[in-house]
Amino acid sequence: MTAPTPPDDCIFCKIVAGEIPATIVHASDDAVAFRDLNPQAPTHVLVIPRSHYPDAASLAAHEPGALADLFATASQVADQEGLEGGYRAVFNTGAAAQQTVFHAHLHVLGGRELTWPPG
Ligand code: D5M
Repeated sequence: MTAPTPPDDCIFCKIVAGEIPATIVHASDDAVAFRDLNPQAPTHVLVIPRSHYPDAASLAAHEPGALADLFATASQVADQEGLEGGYRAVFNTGAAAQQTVFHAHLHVLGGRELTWPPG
């Protein structure tokens, strides 16, 4: 399945292409993981597919295997970051859920006691 054509201004596509800087902590053929610019926890990493899909639902519909890869990458990142006590992996999907960047991304948060429910 071919990924949809990304908009020209997709900042995460630009990170994948190396056109804008990011602190990359893990990269594979299918996914890239980099530190969030506005961290909400001592570890806050975004795991994204190299292909452009606007959100997790769209990725799941077209490339469910790629979605599973993101969670596997999140687990590797958590090991790398020493998050033995646990971590949170979350997709904000849609504007009402505070999604602001419309290239699917899995937030990986840890390194502090996380509360529930999130706000
Ligand atoms: O999360 C989008 C996240 O993306 C938000 O936590 C800030 C982060 N962000 C935005 N631009 C960048 C760059 N250039 N590098 C790293 N992190 C970035 P959302 O779920 O869409 O609200």
